[in-house]
Amino acid sequence: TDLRIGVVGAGLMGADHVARITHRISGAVVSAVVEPDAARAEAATAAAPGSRAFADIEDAIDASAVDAVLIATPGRFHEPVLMPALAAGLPILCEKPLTPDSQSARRVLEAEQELDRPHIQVGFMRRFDTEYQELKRLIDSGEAGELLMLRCVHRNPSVPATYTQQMLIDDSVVHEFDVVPWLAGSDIRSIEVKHPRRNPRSPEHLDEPILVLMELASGVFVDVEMNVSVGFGYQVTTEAVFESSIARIGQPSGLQTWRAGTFSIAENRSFTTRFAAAYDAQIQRWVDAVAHGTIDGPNAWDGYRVAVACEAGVEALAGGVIPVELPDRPSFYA
Ligand code: ISE
Repeated sequence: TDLRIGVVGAGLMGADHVARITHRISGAVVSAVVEPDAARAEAATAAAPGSRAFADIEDAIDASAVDAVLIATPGRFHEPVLMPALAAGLPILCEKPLTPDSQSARRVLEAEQELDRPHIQVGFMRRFDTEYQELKRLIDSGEAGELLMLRCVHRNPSVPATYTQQMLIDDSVVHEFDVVPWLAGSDIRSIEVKHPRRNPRSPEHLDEPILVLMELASGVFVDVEMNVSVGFGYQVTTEAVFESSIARIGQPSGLQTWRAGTFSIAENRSFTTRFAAAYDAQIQRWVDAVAHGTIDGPNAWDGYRVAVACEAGVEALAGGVIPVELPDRPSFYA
C-alpha cells in the first residue's frame, strides 16, 4: 500500500512537492496537509485527491492520518514539527535547512538518537542532480588529477519580502555548505565573506551580492558568488579547477535559437525547474528507502554540520575569517 505522507507547509516548495508526490512519485500519496494559510491549504488538498487539512502536525498524528512527514515550512519552523514527528517514530523528509542554528539542530540530533536509527533525511537536493553526481564521480576517480579550486555561482532572479540578510547564508549558501564538502570529500575549515559593490536593484534591507570564501581541510579553496536580485533567471553553476583541466556544471541547456543575429538558450527562472529532476529523484529514493525502514540521502548529522557552517557564515557577514569546528560524528550516524 502507498506511503501516506503528511506535507507540512504548502508554500512554493510544499505545493511543488504535493504535485510531485501526486503525479510523479510511485508508492506514495499525500494524505494530509498542515498549513495555517487557509487558501494555500485548500489549494494543496484540492491538488491531492483524498488528502485532508489539519491545523497542526500533532492533530494529523493523533488521527493516524500519516505514515511519514515531509516538512516544507521555512527553516525556523522546522523544530516544532520535527520533535512530535520523531516522538511518533515517523520517517521524515525535512527541507533545508534542518534548523537555522546549531543549538536547535543539536536538540533534534538528541531527540533522533532516542530512536533505533536515523529517521530524518534532509532536503539537500543538489546531491540528486545528475551533473553534480557526475562531477563528484570525476573528482573521486582522480582521473582529472588533484582538485585545486571550486568556483560556485548561485543566482536568484529575486527573493520574497520575508528574505533577510542572514538568509543569504542560512537559506541560500546553505546549499553550498552541504554540497561542497560532499563534492570535494573535505570539511570546511573556515569561512570569509566579502562585500562587492551593492546591487542598486536589491531590496533596501539587503546588502548583496556577497562573495563567500571557504577553505577546506584539504587546502582546496572555494568561492561562491551569492547574488539574489539578478532579475534574468535562476542559475546555479560550479567550475572545478584541476591540475591541467577544468570541469563545469549547471550551464543553460535546452532549446537553442539563432534569430535576428542572436544566439539564445532559455534560462531557468526558479529552483523548481532548475532542480525539478533532482527533487523527483530525492523524493522517490526517500519513499523507496522508507519502505525498507531507512533513509537514502543526507541525514540529520549533515543538517547539523551545515548549521555549524551557517553560524560561522553569518558571523563572517560582519567580517573576519571565521573557523568552523565540528565535534566528532556520533556512531549513530556512521
Ligand atoms: C531557496 O530557499 C532555495 O532553497 C533555493 O534552492 C536557493 O537557490 C535560494 O537561494 C533559496 O532562497
